[in-house]
Amino acid sequence: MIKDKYCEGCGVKLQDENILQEGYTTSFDNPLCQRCFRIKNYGEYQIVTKNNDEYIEILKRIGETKDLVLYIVDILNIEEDLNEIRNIIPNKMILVLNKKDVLPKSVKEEKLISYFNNMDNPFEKVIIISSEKNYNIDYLLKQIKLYQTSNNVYVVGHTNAGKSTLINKLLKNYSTNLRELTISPLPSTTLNTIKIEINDYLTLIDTPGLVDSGSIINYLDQDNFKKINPKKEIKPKTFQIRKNQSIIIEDILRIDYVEGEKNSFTFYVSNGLKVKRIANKRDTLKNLQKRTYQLKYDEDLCINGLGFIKTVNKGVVDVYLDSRVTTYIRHNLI
Ligand SMILES: Nc1nc2c(ncn2[C@@H]2O[C@H](COP(=O)(O)OP(=O)(O)OP(=O)(O)O)[C@@H](O)[C@H]2O)c(=O)[nH]1
Ligand SMILES: [Mg+2]
Repeated sequence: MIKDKYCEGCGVKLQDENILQEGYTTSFDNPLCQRCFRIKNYGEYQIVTKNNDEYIEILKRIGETKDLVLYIVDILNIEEDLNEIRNIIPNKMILVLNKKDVLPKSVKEEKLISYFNNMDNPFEKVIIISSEKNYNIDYLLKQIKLYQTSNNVYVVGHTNAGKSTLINKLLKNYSTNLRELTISPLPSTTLNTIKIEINDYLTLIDTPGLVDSGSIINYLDQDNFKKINPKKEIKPKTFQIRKNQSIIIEDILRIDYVEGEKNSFTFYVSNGLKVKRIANKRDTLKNLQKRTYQLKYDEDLCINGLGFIKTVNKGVVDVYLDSRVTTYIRHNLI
């Protein structure tokens, strides 16, 4: 009998029987499943829908170890509730805010870190990095060494946060191990836990990531999908706005400022998206679901998967958006 083999890119069990199922390969000599091969070589993506129950089980099992955990978060799309994962895993945990490169350079790191430290911060440490631009990776490795309790260190977080990209960067910088994990801009790229030995003292364990059904990336056509993912430093767009004025982003989002003093809305979204003011009376996008928020001073309106809008004054906004996409309000991050 052939021993089970697993894809080196996404961790799925390889099989040669059903082309429509995960892990398909034409030959067990290939290190990669067909899906990973296509992502790596042709940038071709195939959407896989994962069940979060499986991931919760993985997180619970991590919670039974005493190992250090890195919780990776996409800095542009910080989840509303960081405790969702924290509450399942009581282990020592470092919060890693990834994709610093997409925020404007003027954003001060200390300010971001103090934002988390002012919350009821349940983490050993908060660290800001960019896996793609190799920013602060040395510092992260030092902190891992300081806090690790055994060779094993788990890497968890929502799908697309950049877990596998980070592990690839650590492999490239500090290891003779030539492995390379599959990464992609679509959710659920990694399909199983994968053990990666960086050196004699450190083994990282990649995980598939929590699927966020409230993220807009699940509901975009290909055109908008390409535009939404920032590849470069965001140039924030600020609008001085008065009552009864409206702003739209492509055919994705409409915001009506229905009540309040003069305000300022700054959009932290991908440069590829067109953000513009429109005449309030027009019906553009009003077929989307409306939700109303009472803004207090200095709050961000966060749109899951899209980014956030920084506001400064009190007021009322009507937000028109796909009903499946989640939104929330927080105190200004930057
Ligand atoms: N701008 C920027 N993009 C990044 C960074 N790190 C990762 N990405 C991008 O984010 C997307 C997701 O990266 P992955 O490493 O596949 O994310 P993951 O957390 O492993 O995702 P799953 O395997 O689906 O759980 C890819 O398009 C990466 O290129 C970063 O530091 N900066
Ligand atoms: Mg991954």
